[in-house]
Amino acid sequence: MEFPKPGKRRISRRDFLKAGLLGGGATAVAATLAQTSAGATHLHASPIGAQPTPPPDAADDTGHHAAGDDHGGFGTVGQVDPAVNGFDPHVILQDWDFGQVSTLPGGQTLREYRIVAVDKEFEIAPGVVFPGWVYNGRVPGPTLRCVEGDRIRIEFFNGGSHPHTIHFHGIHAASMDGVPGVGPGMIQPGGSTVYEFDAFPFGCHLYHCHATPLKRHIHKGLYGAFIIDPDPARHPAEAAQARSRHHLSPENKDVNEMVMVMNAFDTDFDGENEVYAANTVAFAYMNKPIVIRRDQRQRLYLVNLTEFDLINSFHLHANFFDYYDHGTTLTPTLRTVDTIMQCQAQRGILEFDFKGFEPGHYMFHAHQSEFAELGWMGFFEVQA
Ligand SMILES: [Cu+2]
Repeated sequence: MEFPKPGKRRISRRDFLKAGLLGGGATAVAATLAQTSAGATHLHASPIGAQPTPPPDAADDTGHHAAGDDHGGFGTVGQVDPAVNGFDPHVILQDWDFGQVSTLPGGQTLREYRIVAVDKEFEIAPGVVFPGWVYNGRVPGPTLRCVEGDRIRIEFFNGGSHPHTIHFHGIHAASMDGVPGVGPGMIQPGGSTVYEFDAFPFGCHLYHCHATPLKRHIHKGLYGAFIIDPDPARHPAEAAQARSRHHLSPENKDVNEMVMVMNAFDTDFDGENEVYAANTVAFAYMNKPIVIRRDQRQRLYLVNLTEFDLINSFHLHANFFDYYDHGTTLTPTLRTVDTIMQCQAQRGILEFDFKGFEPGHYMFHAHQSEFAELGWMGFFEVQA
């Protein structure tokens, strides 16, 4: 194996693969990065050129072990501390932001959100710190959730060092589109604006900064999921499925819902990603699998915000799922598939369960194998 010399700054994604940074083996490249990255504190470094060393037995209080220990060499050595980042991929899975709710004079529900963009460094893999731009201190930004027909009001403040916007995927007026040169356009550092519109259509959507250069503003971390629940009263023919999707209905409580935003990070700004993940932290769901109940219906809101690569994908092991493209229908647009691909901004809803399966660890990952090996891989821990 070839390793970069200590102190060398430019490291390609191939170097990450060759050195096994994310493969649970030797961490020479990570050591190199750690020498140049402030705040890199979680690295278990090996000497340059050393044989791979077994990862430490990192059993946590729930009995989970570091993935490299139990699962054949994938995963990271060490773990990213959510307390240091200020956000936790496991919390993000189900951290819905319903806004501040009130009722307008005409009876319409108003949901008010406040979103602040700031510059922030965060760890995307042990020892790998990314200088990002974030909404409300986290990547992905808050998962905004509402109901079809609600009035949405977002007060946006730019506390960052560059001009930013929020562009929502949904139906709204041109002036509310959050693009340069239209309506309020680019919001300068220290500036603010209000985006307001009615939530249509129901589905699994997203928002992101649309300042230029667009690819830079997206890959730095300014994006999030935007979920509009269907209003069952508007869909009498499919009311049961609409109620299942509506967060205030009893039927919705029977379903275990999660959101995963597929993303990636270009750590050396060469226009290629070095680290891949769902919800930002490489191998977060390998190192600590997502515990689900075997008999419970699972609903996964999946959004792709990967920059630089043309597509990303999700593959579920040992099982199949139904898929609702964009989440804008109440009947599946694909049935009984185990892999789905999405271009950037494409998204959809996966539904599945593990009824009748033996309990255990069931893998999911991008089926671009390179993405999987660079961090976009995890486990459901299916419990009876
Ligand atoms: Cu921006």
